[in-house]
Amino acid sequence: MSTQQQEGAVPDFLRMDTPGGPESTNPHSSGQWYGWPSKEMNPVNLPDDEGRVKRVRTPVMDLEGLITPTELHYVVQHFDIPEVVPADKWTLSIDGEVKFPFTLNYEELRRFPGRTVRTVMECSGSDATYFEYSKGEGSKPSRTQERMILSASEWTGTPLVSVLEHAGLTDKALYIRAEGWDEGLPGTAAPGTEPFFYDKGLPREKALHPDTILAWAQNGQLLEHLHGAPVRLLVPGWSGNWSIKWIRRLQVMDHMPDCWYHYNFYYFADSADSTEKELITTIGVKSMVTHPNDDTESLPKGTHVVRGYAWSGAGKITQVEVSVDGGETWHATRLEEPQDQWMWVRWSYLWDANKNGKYCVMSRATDAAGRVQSREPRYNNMRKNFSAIVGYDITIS
Ligand SMILES: Nc1nc2c(c(=O)[nH]1)N[C@H]1C(S)=C(S)[C@@H](COP(=O)(O)O)O[C@H]1N2
Ligand SMILES: [Mo]
Repeated sequence: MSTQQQEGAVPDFLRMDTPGGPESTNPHSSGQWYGWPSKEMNPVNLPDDEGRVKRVRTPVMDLEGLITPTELHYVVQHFDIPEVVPADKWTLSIDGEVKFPFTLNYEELRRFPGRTVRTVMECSGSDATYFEYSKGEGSKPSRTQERMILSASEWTGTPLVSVLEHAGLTDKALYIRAEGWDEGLPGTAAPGTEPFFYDKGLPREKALHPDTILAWAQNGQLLEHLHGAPVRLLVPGWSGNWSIKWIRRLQVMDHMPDCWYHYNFYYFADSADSTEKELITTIGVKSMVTHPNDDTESLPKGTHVVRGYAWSGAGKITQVEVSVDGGETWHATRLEEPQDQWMWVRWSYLWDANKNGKYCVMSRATDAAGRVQSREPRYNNMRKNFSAIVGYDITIS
């Protein structure tokens, strides 16, 4: 940041040669005031055969603040969207290694003290094309154009632990198998595999964490069907695939259930027949530059704000650094408030780009668990959980 400034004058770093902003490109300069967007925010919406939105990709590069508006929050599921079960018809059953198996309905679930959790949710498939690109294969992915399977919301629900305590876990209770009512058969399943309901087996410790909730609301509104209405599981800090949508059954078990998506899909290993598969749980420590976005090829000489997000599934973000020379030298950035444990944080850096030339802009995050975002991704045959540093070239002229 420039320190030479005159009394009463606008500090150098705030001065802009060409003032501008969303207004100058806003097509909505007349009409109703209410609901004018100041900037178009377009998710990529992928429809089903009947034209209904089935998948959503989030324009992370265009987001402001910390909450992803619900209509921009990404949507991912493996099978067809299941039928709607209205809240007054919905039930959740708890059985297995519990002293008092029971079934509760929507109103009963909402009688427990609620809890609100703000968290990033990242799909394991996020940024997968960078596995190839970082090995020098394939063309440069564009997070700006392709959008992302990464979002952040405020979720409200009942802590899973409240329901489990009500049922009384036995000493043998080690895993909570959570099951949705969407049924299907993965394309890569071995011949003879029967269709099944999407499920995962949550280890006891994570299930008992007070921030693991049975959520019925997202961003101040009742849950929408695409996000798992009327109730979904939300497992902050862990890869999105743990947060079971359309939940209807909790089966408490004394061993890890043999869920298809455990060791056939969301695992780390070198190959599909590896004997050392590791289940994917906690998401990595990761940051990204959102401004300038990754489609920016050149900028004029001057001071530019480099801005972005950083997040981790293992602890708060403690530091984000920026490099403009492809990782040769690093500069501290300013972490912005608030810095919630599960949420991403915003950070910014003033880049004094006063020399023409070619630069490579990138960011690197560190979390409270001591993890530092790596240059090299952790390769795995399923191309899951890419969290490495991504740089992009910008010419200053
Ligand atoms: N029932 C069910 N829950 C599911 C899935 C699914 O296929 N079925 N997909 C998971 C995956 S892979 C992700 S990334 C998140 C996405 O949640 P969202 O669509 O609300 O963003 O839901 C998870 N929960
Ligand atoms: Mo996912």
